[in-house]
Amino acid sequence: MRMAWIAALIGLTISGPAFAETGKAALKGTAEGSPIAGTATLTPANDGLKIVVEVNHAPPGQHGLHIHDKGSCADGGNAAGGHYNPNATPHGLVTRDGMGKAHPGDLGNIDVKADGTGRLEATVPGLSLTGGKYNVADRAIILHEKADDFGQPTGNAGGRIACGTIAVEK
Ligand SMILES: [Cu+2]
Repeated sequence: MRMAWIAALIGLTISGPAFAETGKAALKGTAEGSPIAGTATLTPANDGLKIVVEVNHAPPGQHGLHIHDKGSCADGGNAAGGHYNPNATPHGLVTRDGMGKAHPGDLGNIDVKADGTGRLEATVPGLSLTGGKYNVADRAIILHEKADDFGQPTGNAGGRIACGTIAVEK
């Protein structure tokens, strides 16, 4: 019994720091005077990186949501660059297709209701905030004008209507 307690304590000590970080992004509309706002919370979990995105004052319907390469929302979101795509894989839906067949931040679509609010929750295996092979801190989350149809090369989701950069909170 005592050994089990010691093992549990050691386990907590080792796993503690890796789970202490949380990523946050504040999404803002890219157009002048755009009312779109939102938040993204990225939390390391045992089975991957849990990502929760909530938007409000957004146009109702399906909108592609992706992690783009660079952590800047300047120039109407264009400074975020293309999709984060370290392995030069095709575009897809990472929670369905996996890292080898989609970009690590291909989160699919967020469904915005008639009241302008939408929520997307996804846990992406193999993704991390910092370190690891695929990391998303200091990159950007982009909300697109149109639905992601998972076509190539970036899902035909149109313009960038909101953007937020991912920062680590300790
Ligand atoms: Cu995109």
